Amino acid sequence: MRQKNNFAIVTIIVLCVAVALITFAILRTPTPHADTHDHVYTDQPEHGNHHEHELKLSGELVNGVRVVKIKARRFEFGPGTVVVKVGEKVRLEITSEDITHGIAIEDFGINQGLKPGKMQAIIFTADKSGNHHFHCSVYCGSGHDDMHGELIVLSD
Ligand SMILES: [Cu+2]
Repeated sequence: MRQKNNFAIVTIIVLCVAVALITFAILRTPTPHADTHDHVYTDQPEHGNHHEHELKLSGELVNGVRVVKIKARRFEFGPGTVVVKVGEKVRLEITSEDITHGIAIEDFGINQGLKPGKMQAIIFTADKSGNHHFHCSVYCGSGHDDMHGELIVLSD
């Protein structure tokens, strides 16, 4: 009888472990479902061919001038990508939300300090097509080197 009882107990334990494993496996299956959602998100930019076709011109045209509002803060420009058309007159209206920053767009000979809370307008003609890097030109702390962006000048 003892041995039979032991056998029964062992069987119950084995069954419990099996049930636990199956439950664990079932609980884990939602992860692929969550992945499916992720795929939906990651697929969308691919369908839209993000890099080629989704470049919307930044800001708006005001009396023929492309006005783009930009916020500067530790440690980013928002938006970090500014898109304009070649030949356009551009007015960047940049406001620092925290401390003093700067913006340097070397390809256009621009280097301007940005005082906190004050809007600084930078006016230039986007006469060079292509991608032009810009960055913060006033040291603003540990993330200063990461504070940069891109001015994309689309050719016709
Ligand atoms: Cu900065």
